Amino acid sequence: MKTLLLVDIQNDFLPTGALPVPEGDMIIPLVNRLQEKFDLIVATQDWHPADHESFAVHHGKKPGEMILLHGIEQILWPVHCLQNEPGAELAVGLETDRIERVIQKGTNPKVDSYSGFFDNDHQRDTGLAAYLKEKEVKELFVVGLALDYCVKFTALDARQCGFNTSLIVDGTRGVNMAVNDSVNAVKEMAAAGVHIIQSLEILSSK
Ligand code: VGL
Ligand code: ZN
Repeated sequence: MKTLLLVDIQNDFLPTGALPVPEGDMIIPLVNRLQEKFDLIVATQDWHPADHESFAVHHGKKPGEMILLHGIEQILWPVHCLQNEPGAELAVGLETDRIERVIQKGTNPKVDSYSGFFDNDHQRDTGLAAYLKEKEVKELFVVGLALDYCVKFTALDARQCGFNTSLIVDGTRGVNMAVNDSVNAVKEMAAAGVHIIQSLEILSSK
């Protein structure tokens, strides 16, 4: 099964959303076209309760500040992707008919979950790896938002779980809290054995 994983393509990560990713909306037409080239499409969805401790407001701090959250370094975020709110819905304009499974993450208020596979403390498994193995997925292609957070950690965990993993780099955008975050994220993924490819390599094949 050639599989496309859509990471957190949600309204709150679009330029008009609560945690805007610059140009995040620009990936949507491309991701829609890419879907036609895959046998299986799976999505992740950031899905936070209102008391999620990654939200700066709960610490009297500003988004972008760092804290230690139960022993793990945590960058603080604006309130985003609240369960059952429009901001958490898959993005307006994203083709969703062929998405076979949506994996929700970030539901535990005490620990953030950038990866679609595990919480940041690697204690809780979302079931994504088991699902992909059950579907006999060998090749996993990753697109989505944000390149330097959820896409990066999802792709790194996919490698760790043994999947042949490719990042379709023009199908992603970064939030770039620090200037070079996206560039560094791509380097880190490449160093871990993630193939870095362009959408054209997929779209130009039959
Ligand atoms: C994300 C920050 C906080 C992401 C989610 O999807 O990249 N980033 N929550
Ligand atoms: Zn989040």
